[in-house]
Amino acid sequence: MTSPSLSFPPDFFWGCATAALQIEGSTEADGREPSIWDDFCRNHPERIHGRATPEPACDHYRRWQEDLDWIGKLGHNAYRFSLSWPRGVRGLDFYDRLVDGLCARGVAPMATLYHWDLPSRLGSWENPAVPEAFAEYVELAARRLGDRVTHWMTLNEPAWSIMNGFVTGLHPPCVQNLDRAFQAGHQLMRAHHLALARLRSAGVRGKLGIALNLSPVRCAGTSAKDRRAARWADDYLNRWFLEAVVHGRYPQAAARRLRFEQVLDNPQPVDFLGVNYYYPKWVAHSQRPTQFHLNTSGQSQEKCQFSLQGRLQFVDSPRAEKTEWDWEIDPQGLEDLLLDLNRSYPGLPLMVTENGIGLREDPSCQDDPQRIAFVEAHLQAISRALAQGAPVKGYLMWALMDNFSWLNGYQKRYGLLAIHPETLERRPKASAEWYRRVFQTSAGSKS
Ligand code: BGP
Repeated sequence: MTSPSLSFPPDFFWGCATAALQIEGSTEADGREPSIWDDFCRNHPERIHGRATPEPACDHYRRWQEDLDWIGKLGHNAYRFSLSWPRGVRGLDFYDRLVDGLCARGVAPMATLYHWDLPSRLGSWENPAVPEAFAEYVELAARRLGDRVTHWMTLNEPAWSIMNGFVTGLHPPCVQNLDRAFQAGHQLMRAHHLALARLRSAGVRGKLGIALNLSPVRCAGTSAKDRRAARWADDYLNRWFLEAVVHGRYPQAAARRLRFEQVLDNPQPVDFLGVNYYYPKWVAHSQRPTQFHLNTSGQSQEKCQFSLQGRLQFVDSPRAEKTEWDWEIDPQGLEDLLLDLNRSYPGLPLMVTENGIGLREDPSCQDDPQRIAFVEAHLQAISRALAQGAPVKGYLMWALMDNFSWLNGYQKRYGLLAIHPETLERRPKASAEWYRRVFQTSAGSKS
């Protein structure tokens, strides 16, 4: 099955990613406080497929040792997980044991400091006190785990937090207001730079970065208006956050256009850039009323919609192969993205921190040829990017196991490990063994 065209450096990182809220469960254990997602699920059950909640998720908080054993058995040399800020200091005891367990198995611990589970008491990212509160938490985590974590990611997908929290309103705090979106985005970027400063002053040993969701933007029309719409999407969905991270300032022309006057104080460089890639965006000009919709049912006739009146809409690609959740499958987009990043920021180390496919699978499913084909095609894309000089350091597949897929509940399954919905038993799918064989043939893995 493994393609001969896959070629990776010997020190490449191979593993999977997860996020605390999506796998841990135990949302009231050991003094954990509520997060905005716990509240959202409680207050708006109808917005989540099957009225699912992050409880019990995969019960990872209690079954973590078994999960680490799986990571070891599957031969991974890296694991990306997130720290649950709502668990506070007591939660750090848990992550301390987790990190020790990873090190004992020869797996590089890669920690995301914020993956969407904002403590409810802080309100939302519009609150200008949040970045400092985050930095204080980061400092505690740095002191506790800084001697062993190999890679730190401050935030997961700030653009997606802002897009869904403040533009589409589909995620908490369910706001639909562009001005407020950019102000909240600014607090996220302040938090990112403050966190890097704290990690550095704490003297952590790991490399410092962030995981950005990035998509190549493809213009779907031929008019000047279409080209302007595509530029707008690229400027604000990709470049806005990239420039704020890499150069510590917002892209000038894009900021001027919005009359956005915020600046980032004491910006900090990153050691690497985490890239979460799922699909490209096809963009055209639009006069259609502003409208947003995400397919959360997995019924392929349910179309995702994103249109900002007078500005743009996302449209179907002319040649799209799609998942049941209406997400385009385009491995070429990943190669294009990695090459574009290397052109824009030459030499900046890149890590694919998420990439994977959500499928409707029977809980007892062990055969997942679609996932194997998806990952293989994306690994080929990375391999081509590497051959053209893009400094890609690792691939972390989303996800280690089936999990709470936000608005999609538990029906959309991403795991190498299947989780039985009632017994929570873990079972490797065919992709898990396939993935192990892929990197066994590369010198960088434990075999
Ligand atoms: C990313 C998130 C992940 C994960 C993934 C798949 O945006 O960082 O947490 O969930 O998308 O998305 P979904 O679960 O909504 O299909």
